[in-house]
Amino acid sequence: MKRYLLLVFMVAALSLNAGAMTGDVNGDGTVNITDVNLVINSILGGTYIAEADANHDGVVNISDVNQIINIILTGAVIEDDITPKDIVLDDSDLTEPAEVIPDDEDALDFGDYVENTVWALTVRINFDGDSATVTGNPSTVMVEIDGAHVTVTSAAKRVRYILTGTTPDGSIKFYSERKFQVQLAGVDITNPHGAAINNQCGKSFYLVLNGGTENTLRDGTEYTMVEDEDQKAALFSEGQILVSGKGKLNVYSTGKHCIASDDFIFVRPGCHLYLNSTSGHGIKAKDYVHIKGGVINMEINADGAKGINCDSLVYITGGRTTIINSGTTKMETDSLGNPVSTGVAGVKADCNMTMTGGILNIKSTGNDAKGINVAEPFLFTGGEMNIVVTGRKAANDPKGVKCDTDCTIQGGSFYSCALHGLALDVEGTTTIADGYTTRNDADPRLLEIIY
Ligand SMILES: [Ca+2]
Ligand SMILES: [Ca+2]
Ligand SMILES: [Ca+2]
Repeated sequence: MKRYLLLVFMVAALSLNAGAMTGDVNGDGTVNITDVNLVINSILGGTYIAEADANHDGVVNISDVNQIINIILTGAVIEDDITPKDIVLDDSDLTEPAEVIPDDEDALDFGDYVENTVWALTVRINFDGDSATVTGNPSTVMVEIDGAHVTVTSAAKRVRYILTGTTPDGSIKFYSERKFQVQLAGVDITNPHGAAINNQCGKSFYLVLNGGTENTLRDGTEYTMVEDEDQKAALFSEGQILVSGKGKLNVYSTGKHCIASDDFIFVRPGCHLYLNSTSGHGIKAKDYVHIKGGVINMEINADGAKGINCDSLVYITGGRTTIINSGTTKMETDSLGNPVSTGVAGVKADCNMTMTGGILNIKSTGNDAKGINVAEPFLFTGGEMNIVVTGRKAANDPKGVKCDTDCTIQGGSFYSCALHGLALDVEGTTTIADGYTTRNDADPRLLEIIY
C-alpha cells in the first residue's frame, strides 16, 4: 500500500510534509544517519517510538534500521499511507431517542431531573448593559445588585430563576440553602473579572437551556477571588450541574475552564453546547461526567487542557460530542524548581471510562496529545467513537487511546488513529470480543473494530 516515489532529494525535502515520510524519525524532512541513530537509541532504550517503527509492525528492531538504511541508499521516499478520518465540529440537530425520565422517587437518579420537582417560586433577572433588574423575589430570596453583578442569597425552597438580557460586565452568584433551577432564556453574560455564573451551593443545580434560545457566558483572563470560595470556570458550581432543555449555550473561557463542578455534571438529550477555551478544560468535574445526550462541540486550545476532564468516572450513553483539542503539554516548574508537565487529551478520566451509546469524536492536533487518557478500566460496548491524533512526540508519546489498566471493546464502532503513536496503548489486558464485522489492526497507528 505504500507509494514509492523516486524524487530528487532536495525536491523531496521541500515538497513533502515532514512527518509524512517513513524513516524520518525526527521529522526534519530528511532521512539520514541521525534517523538511524534515533532508531538504535529506541532499540537500546527499550522504548517504542512510532517514527522509529519504520515498517509499522508494532516493534522497533533491526528490521527498521535496515529499512531506513535502504531508504538512504536508494534515495526512495516512502509516503506514509494513513489518512485519518475527518473530524469536524457538527452543530446540526441530532435525532435522539425519546428520553425516559424516572418517576420512581426511590430511583437513584430521580432527583437528577428538573421535571421531578414542583417549582414554587419564579424570580426573573434581566441584564441590560451595566445594570440588572430583578422581579418576583420574595423576602426569603435576597438579591443584591451592583452594576450588572447580581448576588442571590436564598433560604427558599423550589425556586427557579429565569435569566435574560445582555451585559458586557456582569455576573450572577448564588448562595442557596436549597437546590434550585436556573433557566437561560436568551442571556449573554461576560464577566471580565471571573465566572459569569458562580454557584456556591453544594446541592443540585438544574441548568435549563430554554428551547429556541441561544445563551452565551464568558469569563475574563484574571479572576477576582473571594477567600475560602472556589471559582474554577466561566460556569462554576459547587454542586452537581444538571443540564437539560432544547436551547443552546455557548461558553468561552479565557481565564479558567468553561464549565466546572466540584460534584458531577450530567448532560441530557436535546441541549446544544459549544465550549471554547484558550485557558483550561471544556468540562471539568470531580465526581463524574455523564453525557446522556445532546450536541456538544468543543474547541480547546490551551496547553495541558482536556475537552472533558474528570477526577473520577466518565460515562457516555448518548448524544454527539465532538472535541477538537489543539493544545500540547504544559511545562511548568514547581516551587522547588523541578519541571512539572501536564499532558493534553480529548477526554481524561482518573477512574473508569465507559461508553455504551452516542457518538464521541475527538481530534487532538498538538504534540504529545492523547485522544483518550483513562487511568482505570476502559469499556466500550456501543455507540460510535472516532479518535484522531495527529501531533508528534515532544515530551510524551502521542496516543489514540491510553489506558493504565484493562481495555474491553465489545460492541459499536471503534476507530482510533494516531499518526505518530499507538492507536491503543493498554497497560493491562486488552479484550476485543468476538463477533465484529471489521477488524483493522495491521498498523499499530490505526485500530478499527466494528460490530
Ligand atoms: Ca530526519
Ligand atoms: Ca518495526
Ligand atoms: Ca469546592
